[in-house]
Amino acid sequence: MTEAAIQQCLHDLPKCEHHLHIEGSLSPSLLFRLADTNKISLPAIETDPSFASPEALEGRYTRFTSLNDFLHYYYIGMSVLITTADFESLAYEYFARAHNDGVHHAEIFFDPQAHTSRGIAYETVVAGLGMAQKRAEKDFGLTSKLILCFLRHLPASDAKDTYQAAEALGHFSSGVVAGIGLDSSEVGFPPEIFKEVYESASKAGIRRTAHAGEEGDSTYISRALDLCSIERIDHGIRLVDDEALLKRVAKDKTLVTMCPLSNVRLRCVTKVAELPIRKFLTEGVRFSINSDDPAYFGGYILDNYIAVQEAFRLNLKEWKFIADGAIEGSWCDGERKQVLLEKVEQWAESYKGTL
Ligand code: ES4
Ligand code: ZN
Repeated sequence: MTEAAIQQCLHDLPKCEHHLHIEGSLSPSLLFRLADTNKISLPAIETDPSFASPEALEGRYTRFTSLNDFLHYYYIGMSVLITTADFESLAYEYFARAHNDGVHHAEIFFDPQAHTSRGIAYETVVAGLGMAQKRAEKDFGLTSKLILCFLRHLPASDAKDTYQAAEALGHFSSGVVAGIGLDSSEVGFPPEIFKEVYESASKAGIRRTAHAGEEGDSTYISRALDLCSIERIDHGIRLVDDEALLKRVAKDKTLVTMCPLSNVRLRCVTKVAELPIRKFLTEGVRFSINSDDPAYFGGYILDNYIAVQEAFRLNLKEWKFIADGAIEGSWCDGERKQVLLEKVEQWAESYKGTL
């Protein structure tokens, strides 16, 4: 198969995305445009020359030195998002892009505290995202869920207030928000800080995930599983450092949401080939491949699939294992999963004997 044919095959593979920060899909060009429209001043060029132009900013994004270095730009970037329409167009553009990459179901993170702290109401954010979700389902047949993330560098009481605000609006019981997550700076902010809010969510039957083992060691993963009863692991690359934990995750079929290009850009690994993808496949760890913050990390979901293929040369059976696992680990209902599993089956049939 030629490279172009392999890329077409990966394009056609029905995909689910589970690890996408919607604020991380804000491109430098949209960032500058919204800053202008909304009269938001960006850092002065004398302080940071990266803000001279969208191109300069794009260039700076190729030189992140760590998660915190990236987060500095990520929080400045999202400060241009003000109105419901801003959130709607941001999310709709992501869905359109994801649809073009062969995504059929997306579970997307949002960071309410990063908006409420700047005076943007929680309802403004969710209303905009919700409108985009409805349009994407109507226009593309792309189903989606929202995952409310807590910022781990802020106090647990802030997370609790955010949780209660969503709960008071009935967003969990109605399904407007499907679950909770935990993101931002990992090292120094272990999962148990948020034990109480995760316990409340667990009691209420709300889905739970957390970033764990991205920059933090493998105990961040075990502590998130044991103390916060998470059902999914975001990143989880440090699982390879604890054989027993890896076997437990495989046995429990806990989905690990991997983000290859993100891990390279944030220097968690030096190249995609260093990621434990072979090990996960051999041990039967369920994982999905995702874009994390595509506008910052140099690629959307298909680019991540292609990077994995270039590094590991997986066969059709291995790709089917990944695609099936991604569907089974999704938070959509059984009926939707069945439809998606059927699509993967048809894909495997049509590419039989090629990959
Ligand atoms: C994030 Cl890559 C990553 N890690 C942790 N928190 C985040 N928020 C947005 N992207
Ligand atoms: Zn992430």
